[in-house]
Amino acid sequence: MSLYTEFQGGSEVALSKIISHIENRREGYQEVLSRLYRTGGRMYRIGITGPPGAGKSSLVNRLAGLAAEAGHRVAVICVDPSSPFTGGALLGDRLRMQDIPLDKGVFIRSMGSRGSTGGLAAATSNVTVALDAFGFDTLFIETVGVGQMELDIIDACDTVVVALVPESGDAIQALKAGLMEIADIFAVNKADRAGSDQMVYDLQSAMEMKAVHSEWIVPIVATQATANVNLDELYRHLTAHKAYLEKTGLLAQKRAEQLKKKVERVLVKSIQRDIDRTLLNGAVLDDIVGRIMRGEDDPYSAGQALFRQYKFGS
Ligand SMILES: Nc1nc2c(ncn2[C@@H]2O[C@H](COP(=O)(O)OP(=O)(O)O)[C@@H](O)[C@H]2O)c(=O)[nH]1
Ligand SMILES: [Mg+2]
Repeated sequence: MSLYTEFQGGSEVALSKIISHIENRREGYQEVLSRLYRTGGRMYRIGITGPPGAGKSSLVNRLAGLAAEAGHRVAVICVDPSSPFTGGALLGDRLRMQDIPLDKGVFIRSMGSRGSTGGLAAATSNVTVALDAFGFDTLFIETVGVGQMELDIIDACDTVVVALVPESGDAIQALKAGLMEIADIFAVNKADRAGSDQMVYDLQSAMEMKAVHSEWIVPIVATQATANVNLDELYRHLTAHKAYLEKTGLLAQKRAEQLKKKVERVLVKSIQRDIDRTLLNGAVLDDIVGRIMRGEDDPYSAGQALFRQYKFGS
C-alpha cells in the first residue's frame, strides 16, 4: 500500500511521515501539498499565543479536550522555535499534553526550527494542509508571542487567543508587543495568583481606548488552566467567535486574504529559487563584483540590469 493510500485510510503513522516530508521540504513536497490541499478546506484554526510560561500548553490541553468531547476531530501543533525538536521545553509540552485522554484521539505535533531559518511560518502553514486533508476539523496552534515569525503563524489562524498572566506585567506590555491588535479573545490565566482582577481591568480599559470598528467585543476571561477553572467559558467564546466570523462573512474574507498571501509567497519563492539557480551563480556575480570594484559598474545599475535580463528571459 502506498503512503498516500494509508494516509487516506486514516493511518496516523502515514500522516506523521507525510508531515515530516513536508516539514523538511524533501524532494517533491510541493506536489504532495498540491494533492493534499484540494482534499481539505474544512479545518478551523485557533492560535494561542502569549509569553513563555503563561500557560498556553495547559490551556490548549484543556481546550483540545473540550473540543474533542464536543465531537470534533482535533489536532495540535506546538511551535517552539527557540528549542530544538527534542529540547526540554517541548518534552514538557508533550508530557502535559498527555493529560488529554488518548481515546479522544487528539493528534499532537511539535515543530522546532531545526536549522530552517525563516521558514517556520511557511512550514507550519504547510503542515496544516496535511492535517486538514487527513480530516481534522479543529486545529490549535500554540506559539510564543515574541516576534514577526510568530505573528506570521498567528496570521494564518481564524481565531486568536492571547494568554497573559498577572505577573507578565501590565496591559501596556501586551500592547507594546502587538498582542492587543491580534487578540480575538484574552485569557488572563493563573487567576489564582495576585493581580489577576487588576490585569482583567487594565485589559478592559486598554481595549476600550482602542477605536473599535468591529461588532466583536474581545472577551477577557480569567482562567486557571491547571485547576480547570473557567475553561468551558473560554471554550464558549471560541465557539462564539467562530460563529461570528461565519455569520458576518469575515471568515471567507479572511481566508481569501490568507490565500492571496500564500499564492504570492509561492510565486516569490519560486522566482527567488530560479534567480539563485540561474542568474546568481557564482561566476556571474564574481564578474559583476569585479567590475564594480574596478569602478566600471555600481550595485544599483548591475541589479537593475540583471532584473531586466531576468524579466525578458534572455
Ligand atoms: N498557578 C497556576 N499555574 C498554572 C496555571 N496554568 C498553568 N500553570 C503552570 O504554569 C507553568 C507553565 O505552563 P505552560 O502551560 O507550560 O505555559 P506555556 O509556556 O505558556 O505553554 C506550568 O508549570 C503549569 O503547570 C494556572 O492557572 N495557575
Ligand atoms: Mg508551551
